[in-house]
Amino acid sequence: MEVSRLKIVIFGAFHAGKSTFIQAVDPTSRHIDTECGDGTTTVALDYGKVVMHGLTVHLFGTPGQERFELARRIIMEGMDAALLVVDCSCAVDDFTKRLYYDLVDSHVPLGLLLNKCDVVESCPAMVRRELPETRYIYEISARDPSNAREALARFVAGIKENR
Ligand SMILES: Nc1nc2c(ncn2[C@@H]2O[C@H](COP(=O)(O)OP(=O)(O)OP(=O)(O)O)[C@@H](O)[C@H]2O)c(=O)[nH]1
Ligand SMILES: [Mg+2]
Repeated sequence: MEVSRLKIVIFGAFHAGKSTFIQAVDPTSRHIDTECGDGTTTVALDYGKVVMHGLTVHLFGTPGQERFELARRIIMEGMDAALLVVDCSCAVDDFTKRLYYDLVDSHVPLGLLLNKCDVVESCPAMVRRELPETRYIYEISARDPSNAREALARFVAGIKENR
């Protein structure tokens, strides 16, 4: 891994909050998406960049729809670390579980972003029970830029410390 840069790929199911997270940490980020029933959905990728802990962190967001598997495979090439965004306001779906176990198997540092904690009925504890083997885990609302950035900074610091 090159010392001064880090490629982090953001995974998660449809509407988990991946694009919102990247927008929160980098307001100048770019998003290739299209209108859908309730807002927009990513059809290619998101890209954002931040500097933290002496590293230039390149953030690549993936599409959440299952049919975009090809895009996910291309985007994850050469990743140094992965973040999995999970919507805590509903039950953990099978696609999220598959992403999780594939990422555990990939042996890159994996962080879980337990998202939408601002929603009254959210239940991060339920997600922690379903996806148990993760070292880096953060409860956030991607709509709140300061806590999104803080979670990313803690993840980057953890990666830096342990490599
Ligand atoms: N209440 C709440 N809503 C959120 C949060 N994060 C994202 N959302 C909303 O959830 C919806 C989907 O967010 P996106 O960021 O587009 O989700 P995504 O994971 O990029 O979705 P796809 O690209 O379609 O896979 C939008 O309406 C967001 O405003 C959050 O932390 N809290
Ligand atoms: Mg998106």
